[in-house]
Amino acid sequence: MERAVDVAIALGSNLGNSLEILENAIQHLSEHPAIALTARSAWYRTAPVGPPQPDYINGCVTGQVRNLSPEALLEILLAIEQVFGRERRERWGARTLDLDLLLYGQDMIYLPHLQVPHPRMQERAFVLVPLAEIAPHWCEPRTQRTIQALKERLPLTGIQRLDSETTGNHY
Ligand code: PH2
Ligand code: MG
Ligand code: MG
Repeated sequence: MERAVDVAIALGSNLGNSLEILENAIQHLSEHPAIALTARSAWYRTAPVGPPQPDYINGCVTGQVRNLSPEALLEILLAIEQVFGRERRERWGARTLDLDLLLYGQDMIYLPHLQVPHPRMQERAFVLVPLAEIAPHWCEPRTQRTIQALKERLPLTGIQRLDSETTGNHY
């Protein structure tokens, strides 16, 4: 039986040519046969959360996956990170590309290597601000609150929207 599921993915980069890397990552995602992107947010320059490091560029995409388990989607995201030379050094440290699976339909997954919804998304403006642009009414299944409602609970300091013709597009 074919199963189509809506997914949300966060993108981030603070090493190298971040905007180019992030655009390329979206291109990789859009070319995957099992993933149909449905919307992308603007890019945002965001103050780093965690150890001292450069500002990030962050954004989010939504898509629909077919016959793709959360684990299989995670493998695809990790493989795309590797294409851009991601090296895992310290937790929350600087990276050329970070792709995080935020939401997989209304599923809740608690595996050692994969937690969905992303366990820290409700406290991260750099995730909720771009995601609220493209999926404000999506109910986060753990808190049972919409993305828009979660965003409104947060201080939105250190988040600057970047202008570009390619941002905010729907596919
Ligand atoms: N990602 C982290 C740690 N800190 N800070 C910002 N602004 N943006 C991120 O994407 C980010 C972060 C770990 O994944
Ligand atoms: Mg992350
Ligand atoms: Mg990650």
